[in-house]
Amino acid sequence: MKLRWSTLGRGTLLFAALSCVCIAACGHSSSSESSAQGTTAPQAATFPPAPAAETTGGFDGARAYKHVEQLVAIGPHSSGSEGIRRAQEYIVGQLKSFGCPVEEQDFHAPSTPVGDVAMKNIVVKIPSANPKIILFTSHYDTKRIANFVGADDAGSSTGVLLELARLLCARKNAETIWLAFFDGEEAFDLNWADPDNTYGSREMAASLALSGELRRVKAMILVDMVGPTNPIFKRESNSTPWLTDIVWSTAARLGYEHVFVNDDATIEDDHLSFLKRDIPAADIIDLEVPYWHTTQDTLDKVDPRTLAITGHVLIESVPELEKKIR
Ligand code: 1BN
Ligand code: ZN
Repeated sequence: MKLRWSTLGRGTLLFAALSCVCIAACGHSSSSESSAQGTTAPQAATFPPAPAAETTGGFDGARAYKHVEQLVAIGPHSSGSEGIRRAQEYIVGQLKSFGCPVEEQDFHAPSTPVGDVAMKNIVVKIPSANPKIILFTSHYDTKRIANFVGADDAGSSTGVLLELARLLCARKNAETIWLAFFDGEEAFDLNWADPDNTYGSREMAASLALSGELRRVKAMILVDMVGPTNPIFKRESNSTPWLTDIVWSTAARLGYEHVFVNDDATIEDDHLSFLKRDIPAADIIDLEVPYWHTTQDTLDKVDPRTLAITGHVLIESVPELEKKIR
């Protein structure tokens, strides 16, 4: 079991990392889930606030955190549930309010363990004169467990991607940048066994392959479970090494080398849907949390400072990625 903030070592390391960059810093529900009310009440955060956006490349950890709050307030939102319709409305509404061009990719997963399930990927396509695509991704469905609100899994990464969209949609980028919010990442069964997982990312990769656009995707970066306090992101060993190198070296340059560490972990997730089709892909995830896939994955587990670190690294990785794929 990994040690957390309570351990002086990791807390001290994160404080050092933050100092380096001058951060003085109701929904309705499906049959198997309950609403947010009267069940797993979202709890108030007890962490210090996120650093000012000016110190994290314009990425506002407080804004990202507010998205997590809103998603948790919706309650459980597993694929096919009433809750996920509300999550979709929220994500699409926010993206449109940022002026992002939004596409909704509706599809069916016809043979899940619970039968046919209607799903929706939400994709932002920010155009540029350059056809090469950098793709940032997260899943937004929550695990189908009673009363599971998934503040970290998948609220944290969805909040980060929404804040990233706000920044990227408001500026001119040298490459085409897409952001995808995947449905159906979680297995319907309690256990993760193929093909009962990653429905949304497999659908997107397959449809891009059919249209011929897949080869334009030069880098796919997945974020998942990027909310814990005192995070440790290990280099995911299925991921494309040069892509992991770019993200991890950007993190080190920003002073986050104790967060983006050089240990390895092997994790199956949405990035595999692209790797299997020879698209460079990488995964940023801290899966080693005691509340993973339990009803303890509540708002109080999400640290706005971790969202800020993740967003800072992503936004500062963009120019490095542009240099590499130019
Ligand atoms: C990550 C968050 N995953 C599911 N929720 C993928 C995963 C499933 C990773 C099983 C390891 C084991
Ligand atoms: Zn999960």
